[in-house]
Amino acid sequence: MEIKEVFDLINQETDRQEKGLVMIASENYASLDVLKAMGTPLSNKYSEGYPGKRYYSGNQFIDQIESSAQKLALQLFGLDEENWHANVQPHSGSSANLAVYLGLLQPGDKIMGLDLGAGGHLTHGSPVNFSGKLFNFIHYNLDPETGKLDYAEVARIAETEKPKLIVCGFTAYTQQIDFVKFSEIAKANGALLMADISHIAGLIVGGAHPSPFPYADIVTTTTHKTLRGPRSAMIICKNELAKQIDKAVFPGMQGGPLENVIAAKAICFIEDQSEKFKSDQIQTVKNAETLAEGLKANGLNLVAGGTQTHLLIIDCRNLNISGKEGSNAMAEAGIYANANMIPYDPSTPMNPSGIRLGTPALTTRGFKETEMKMVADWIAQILKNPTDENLKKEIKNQVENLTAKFPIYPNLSY
Ligand code: DSN
Repeated sequence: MEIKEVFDLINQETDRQEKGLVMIASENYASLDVLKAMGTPLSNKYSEGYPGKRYYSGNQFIDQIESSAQKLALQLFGLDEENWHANVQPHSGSSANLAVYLGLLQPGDKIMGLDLGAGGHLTHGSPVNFSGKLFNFIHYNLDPETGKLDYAEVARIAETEKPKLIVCGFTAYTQQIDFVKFSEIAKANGALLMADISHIAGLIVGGAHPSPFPYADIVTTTTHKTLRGPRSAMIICKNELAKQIDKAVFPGMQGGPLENVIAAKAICFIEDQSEKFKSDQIQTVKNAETLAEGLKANGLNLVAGGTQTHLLIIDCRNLNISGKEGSNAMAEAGIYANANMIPYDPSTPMNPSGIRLGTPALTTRGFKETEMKMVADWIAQILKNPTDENLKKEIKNQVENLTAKFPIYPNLSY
């Protein structure tokens, strides 16, 4: 393979993102400044350790960048340095979560998290993941009738099991999370509370979802989802836990931090404090609500009957297709989403009964209610006629006409 061929593929992927409808709830478009910072010579530098305490020389500029990213991370959530600490080195949400478990607990300790099938994450104790292998995870689930959290049931399990840590914050939960209730349950049972806000961090910054601060003891988040930053993560914790968290990240789990990505995080945290970013978060939820109403008006069923966040889940069972068949048909029309489990899914994780849809990326490119109504109609038509090749072709054309009016990276070419 030639180098040029790699760049050709990068250009084709950029074009796919430009011309398609990115509705994978965890995806978004980072700004050109964020992308630019990741491609700088900061990538060349080793800086194991933390600002002012490095194992290599030549970190005078890197230290300033990382310290600024830490300060900006706290500012973003309105937190003060007297009480809170940010570690911006975790490479991913998974490694951030592992650092919390390894930093604050012993292998084998009991942790409570939401079942993966109900919207929890792999790192919240799935048996195929390090979390489920190393720690004794007890799972709570959603109310089978409502598809929503049953806080009384969470409290009952916590009281019986007495976990050392309770994890809340999810990857496929459509409703707002009551962090106050989770904190009361954790306190009443002597547990620490960790909120994994990877999906909803941007909404929290924009006031479109309640904040886990000051209720959670530790908050983890990826930075590339609703925050629109680089593909990476961070941990914010109460100051009294800072030493253990820092030690768990480095030298516990990671070597050299990716300082080019940390610079991109600093840029993202500056961008996210703008009024535009914040109003976009409110619009993201409005767009999800409009999408939900449009799908329901077309006879589609949604888990929990709708959404209060950036995402919703279609229950495909009345359409007589699997989530995979549905999302594959949508992709043929340039509409990208993922097959997803529904609560108490009668099918398998490899071929689940739902489709998860999110509105962050469409909102970043400027879509509002008018466009979301069109999108809802297209998705409903495809899911009702997933093998109609002409229909998918026709909708793909309409998708391309619409996305051309909302450019995201005009003329970007590598
Ligand atoms: N894979 C992410 C998501 O799609 O929600 C979570 O890690």
